[in-house]
Amino acid sequence: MKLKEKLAELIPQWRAEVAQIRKTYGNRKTMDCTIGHAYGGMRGLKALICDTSEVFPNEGVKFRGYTIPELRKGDAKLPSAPGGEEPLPEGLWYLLLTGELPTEEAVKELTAEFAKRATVPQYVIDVIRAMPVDTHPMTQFSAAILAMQKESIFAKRYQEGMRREEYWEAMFEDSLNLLARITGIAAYIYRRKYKDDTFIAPDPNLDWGANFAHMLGNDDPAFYELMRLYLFLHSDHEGGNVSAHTNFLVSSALSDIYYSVSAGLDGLAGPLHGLANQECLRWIMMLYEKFGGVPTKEQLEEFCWETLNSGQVIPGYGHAVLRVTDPRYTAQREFALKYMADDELFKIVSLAYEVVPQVLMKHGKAKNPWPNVDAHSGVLLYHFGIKEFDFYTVFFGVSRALGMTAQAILARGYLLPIERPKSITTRWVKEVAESLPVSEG
Ligand code: CMX
Repeated sequence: MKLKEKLAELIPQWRAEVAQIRKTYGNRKTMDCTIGHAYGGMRGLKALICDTSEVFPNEGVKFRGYTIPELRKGDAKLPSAPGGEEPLPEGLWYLLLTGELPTEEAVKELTAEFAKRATVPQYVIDVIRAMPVDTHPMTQFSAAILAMQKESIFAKRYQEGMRREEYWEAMFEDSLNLLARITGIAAYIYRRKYKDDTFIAPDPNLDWGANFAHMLGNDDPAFYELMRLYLFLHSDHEGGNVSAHTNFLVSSALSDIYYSVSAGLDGLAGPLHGLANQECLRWIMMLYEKFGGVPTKEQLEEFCWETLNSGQVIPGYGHAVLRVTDPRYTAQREFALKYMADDELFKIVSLAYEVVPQVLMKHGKAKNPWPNVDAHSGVLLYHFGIKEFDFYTVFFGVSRALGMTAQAILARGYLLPIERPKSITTRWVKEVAESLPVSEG
């Protein structure tokens, strides 16, 4: 297969390059590490490697150096489905892994490979069914992915004495299987929980995103496009976010991709990370219900202060790295303007864009008052009939699996070691802090 051949050509070169960099520059400082970093969630600490994407405070994410507009519409446009415009997420996976823009043919091959491997094993369905139906969809999702660990080619080959140079290849095969099935697993959880346990089989003629839409039960071509866009946008956000970093850390122990992605999903399930999309729509709906429709600016402002004064955050706003409107938000807004400009909830989202940043600036705490990706995704899903908020993070998880798998494959390709940072104690800090040099950063 083209992607695997390409990786077999690139990875040995990259491995040698990484080894050389480590040897030559291993003792150079990226920055000073401070006590503030240790207590402050390591914010901004340059201590991780991630080559798939990078987040720039004033520009947002770039996938292998390309911006979202470039990949959606510009010079680096990724292949789209016949009759569609949005990039096929399969093409993005190719780009994340190789750093090269895929040909139409390479993307078709990957789509076909996912379709070939798409059957979800019966025991995974049984694992999902064994959980109470009111179990949170993210719990069901993570458990179902973990249950597939028994299939791991990496774990099997490791037991058989696989050479280190072959780790990436086994990781790649596992990743193909995981990605091929992840949409079917997510769709099954949805259909079981909300649609009377009725299962829709995959359609082998559809691309990965459209097939997901199909298995969820909506064959509107606009919803196909939304799924392609959604899976493209949420896929990767460099290495330090909770889901990506958890996946990276777990896989550094040579735990296989089922363990690491399942763990990454557990992090994504937190309200300060992926669960924010569910919280965001809940907040918009509360507004809608309280004011019996689209509120006025004044009413929305009043509602923001109520949220803040009750000690809660405004979901969908703020970011640990970004300092501008998230370009993933902007892409979703463009989609909404094209397909659902008159939608009432979209109007609230648009109004919130005018009001919330001003309120957060007055509030004076958030370093970034602008919307992030989660501020918009819920209304798009709601418009297309996915009204069950607590399922929203599963969409994020399906997409984030693209980034998590790509990052883990590359880490094994580079032969990166197990992660093991040094922790310090508060007692040590109290004893030595006065004598430590002050950071120049
Ligand atoms: N509403 C109210 N207060 C906010 C806020 C918001 N949207 N965003 C940040 N703040 C507050 C923080 O709670 C913090 O308060 P304290 O000093 O009392 O602890 C202060 O502003 C400074 O925080 P920050 O440095 O600007 O932000 P962090 O890097 O600590 O956190 C994030 C980033 C995303 C967790 C935070 O902005 C937030 O909670 N946003 C709302 C939840 C959300 O949208 N999460 C999704 C992020 C994207 C994703 O991962 O999916």
